[in-house]
Amino acid sequence: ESIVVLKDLEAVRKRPSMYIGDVSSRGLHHLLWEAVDNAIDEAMGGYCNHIFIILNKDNSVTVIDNGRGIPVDIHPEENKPALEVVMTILHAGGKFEKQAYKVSGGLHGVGISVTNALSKWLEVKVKRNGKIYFQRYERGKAVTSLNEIGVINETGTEITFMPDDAILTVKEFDYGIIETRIKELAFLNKNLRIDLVDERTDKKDTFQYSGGIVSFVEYLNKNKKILHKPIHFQKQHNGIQVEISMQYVDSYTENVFSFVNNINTHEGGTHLTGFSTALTRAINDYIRKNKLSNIKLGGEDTREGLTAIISLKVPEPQFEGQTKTKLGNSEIKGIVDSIVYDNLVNYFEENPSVAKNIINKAVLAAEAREAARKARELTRRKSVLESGNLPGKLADCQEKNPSKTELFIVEGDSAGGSSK
Ligand code: 0RA
Repeated sequence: ESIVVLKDLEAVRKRPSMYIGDVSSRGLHHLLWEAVDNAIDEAMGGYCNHIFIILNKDNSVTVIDNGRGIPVDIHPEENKPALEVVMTILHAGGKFEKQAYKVSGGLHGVGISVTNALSKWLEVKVKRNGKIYFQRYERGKAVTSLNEIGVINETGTEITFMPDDAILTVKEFDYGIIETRIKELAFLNKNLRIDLVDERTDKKDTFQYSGGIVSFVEYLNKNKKILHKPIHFQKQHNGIQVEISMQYVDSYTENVFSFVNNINTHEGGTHLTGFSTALTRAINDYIRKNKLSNIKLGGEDTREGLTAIISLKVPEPQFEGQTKTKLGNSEIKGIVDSIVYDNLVNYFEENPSVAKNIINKAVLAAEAREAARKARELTRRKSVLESGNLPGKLADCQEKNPSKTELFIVEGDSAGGSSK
């Protein structure tokens, strides 16, 4: 009864791109992510530790999990099995159990019903209550009732679907795209085992990392010269879980990735801001306290050569931005800031030689930045009276007669001439 019913599936077939981004490769894979996300939700809840993805010879895909199984009892309002509600009504799956962490960022989490609506056929098997249940759908509509087809004392869900080629312009799933995301999910969900099998090519991989995001950082730094062992900490505050793994390497690039409920927050957000401000403050405080330098480090100095994974579990994430991959929850900034600050201060106290290495690197970065700024300023000053100092489309006026010239005053973000 906790399923809230929102909409019908007709709309999905009419305007598929609104739900899956586009109808080419991205959309095709989105169908799979919807199915996988549900299984990941079960894993995040601690109910599932094995997910199996099979790319079948006919280009259908099977996703198997050993979670609790989608409920099959009759939904009071819809008067249908809950399974059928989840499969045929938009957003139905997403409103289960509010306290659970859900994969629901951006286009994620529109629900498995979208996959069903855009599949030529979909078959689901649920193991639950000591029984095996089965139902088949075509283009989003049930074509069999939910039937008991056997007995078993395990639980789980198995979904096989055939993307509808009347809607999707790309048919073949791409092993590489799937492997990348699956590997990321395996890193983010410590110990979860995900098997990927491609029946078309006999290629297969198992992803399982007992080190979680520590393994993730080690993987990202595998060919680099590391300055220390990964720093790792994890803390929960008001139902929000914060886990961070970070490691400096002997290079200048910044590799900081943030995730919320397993979604890559490409556009950053309050969690990333909290992390960055705490890192800068912790390092500056340590420098001052130990009188290591007089220079004041900027944020970018403290992230030079840093590889970090910031992974949060947030019960009700607000995703914003162009691609809905920016975390908006304002309370998160302070929570992440204080967790990161406290843990880093402790870490620096306990590992003074690592702290010294990190600080030397950041101080060098700041000095290099300062030197570059001075050099830039010098060249600029030289050209101040030449026309080279105006941005992009603007050029100095060539006309000497004032009656033939006009002055435009332009206000706004694009006034510098930098907009498209
Ligand atoms: C809501 C409640 C419960 C299970 C699921 C959703 C569920 C959905 C999917 C989709 C793919 N695999 C899944 N596994 C589980 C169970 C509630 C209960 O048992 O109390």
